[in-house]
Amino acid sequence: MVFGTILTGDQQVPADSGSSASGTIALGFDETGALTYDLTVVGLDFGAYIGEGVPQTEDTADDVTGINFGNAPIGEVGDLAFGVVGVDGNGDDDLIFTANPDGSTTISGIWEESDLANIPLSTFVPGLNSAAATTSETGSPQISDLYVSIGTVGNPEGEIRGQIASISPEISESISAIDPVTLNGLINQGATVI
Ligand SMILES: [Ca+2]
Ligand SMILES: [Ca+2]
Repeated sequence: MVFGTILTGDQQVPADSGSSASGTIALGFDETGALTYDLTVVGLDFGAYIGEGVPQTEDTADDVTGINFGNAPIGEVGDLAFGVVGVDGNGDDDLIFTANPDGSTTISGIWEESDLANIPLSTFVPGLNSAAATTSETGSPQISDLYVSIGTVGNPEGEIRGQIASISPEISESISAIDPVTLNGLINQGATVI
């Protein structure tokens, strides 16, 4: 895992969703060249995707309707690249949703070139590899044009978003244990936008 970020409401564009939900995602290329990812989210309801589909909260505004990878620089509205769930014609066949004891939900998947996507994974591979190489040389995170966004009933266009950055393996391995403010600080202050 050499890529990751924090998802928050204030990274949504065109406007801050005002959401108090948040997430962390760690990603890396496996030996086949597929992009594996582990996304852990606090404050959104993934009940529809788990077991018999029992909601995790009574309120419906927090019900997740889509998990998407998008293509745009930080702060800009992007095109859908890969709808993990919630987009007809797209989808990740490797998804595993896990409800954690602390109330968070972890979504694990593998984005392969063969997955049905609007923009294929191969479009992003050179940029991500180049970012990772620079980070390993300089130690400085590099923010890519790939982001992940989660839509809900209350915010169908996206409630929380995070811009995928190359990060050092030391950060990546413990990304879920890192305070979001700390990681965002690292990314925002040290990062080069590629
Ligand atoms: Ca709910
Ligand atoms: Ca897949």
